[in-house]
Amino acid sequence: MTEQFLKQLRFGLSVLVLLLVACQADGGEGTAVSANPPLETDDGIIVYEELVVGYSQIGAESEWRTANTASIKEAAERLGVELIFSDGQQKQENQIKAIRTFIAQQVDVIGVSPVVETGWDSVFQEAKDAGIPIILVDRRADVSEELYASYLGSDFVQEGRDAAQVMVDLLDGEGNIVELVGTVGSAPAIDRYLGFREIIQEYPDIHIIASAPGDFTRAKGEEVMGDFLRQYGDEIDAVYAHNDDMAIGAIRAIEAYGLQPGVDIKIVSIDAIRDAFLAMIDGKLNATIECNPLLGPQFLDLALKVVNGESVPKWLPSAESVYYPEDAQEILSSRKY
Ligand code: GZL
Repeated sequence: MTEQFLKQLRFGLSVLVLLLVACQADGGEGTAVSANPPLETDDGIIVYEELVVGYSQIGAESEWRTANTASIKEAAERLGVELIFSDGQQKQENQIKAIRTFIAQQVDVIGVSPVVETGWDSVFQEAKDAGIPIILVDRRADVSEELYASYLGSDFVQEGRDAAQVMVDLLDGEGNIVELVGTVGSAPAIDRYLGFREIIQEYPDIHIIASAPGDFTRAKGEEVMGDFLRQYGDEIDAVYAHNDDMAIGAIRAIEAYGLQPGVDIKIVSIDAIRDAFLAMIDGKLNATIECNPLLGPQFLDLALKVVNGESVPKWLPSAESVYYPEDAQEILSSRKY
């Protein structure tokens, strides 16, 4: 064998040895850093990939709810959280059943958006007794603060105040309003009702001549608005809808009645969903108050903190704005729901 060949052979062998040593150093995975970070850090703190979350959702009654569900599922997928998701189909008994199932499954934490404020004490106590923290998402429950770790959601009273202020400006201080109320007994319906009246009561020439539940749905909003129009007709100057879906239903009823929504009858609603921006662009809706449904990332961040024993605020309010027709076209493309 020539001297040159022997030299190349020695070089090749030394490279091979170096590679084998390098592999041994990182446990043989062949990479300097393992592809999967450890499930548990040295000090016992868990990470998203180890988190198991049970989530009891209200249902799919509105575009807001659909966006809220999508946000929670997408965040869990992206973070590698195991999410056990239950759709309550608007029934509290279904939500209670789901929470009991989560307890039996011994999930790390339970998220729930309570369809109504009352009737949760006993099942929340069962979760507490099982050592499973509850996080209220979107809507509050009327229970002792000891029964839940934190509430992540909007200030519905402020949303009602904001809607009223817009309405006062639109009516120039006088007129008759009909109100489409959200799900009876739900935190947003109770608080938006109260917040609105807190401002309106300061204006003696503005009257709420009718108020009825529309369940946060387009169909029911259209039905109830039709009843209002048959009963009060041209006496109606404006509609206050607790969410955009009911406002869109009211728009249909007003057009069917032969009047121009947004012109003959002013409309103010809450949520700021995409269809509300489209209605404002069409001149059929006069303002929408934002209520952010994109709570998935914040909820899971809160859940991980709670499971790891970190202290968290009892209420984490969402930051929200008011939107008007003149800005709708420009803002539409940036809207995420
Ligand atoms: C508010 C949420 C309400 C929305 C409705 O946080 O609970 O329920 O305003 C939805 O659109 O149905």
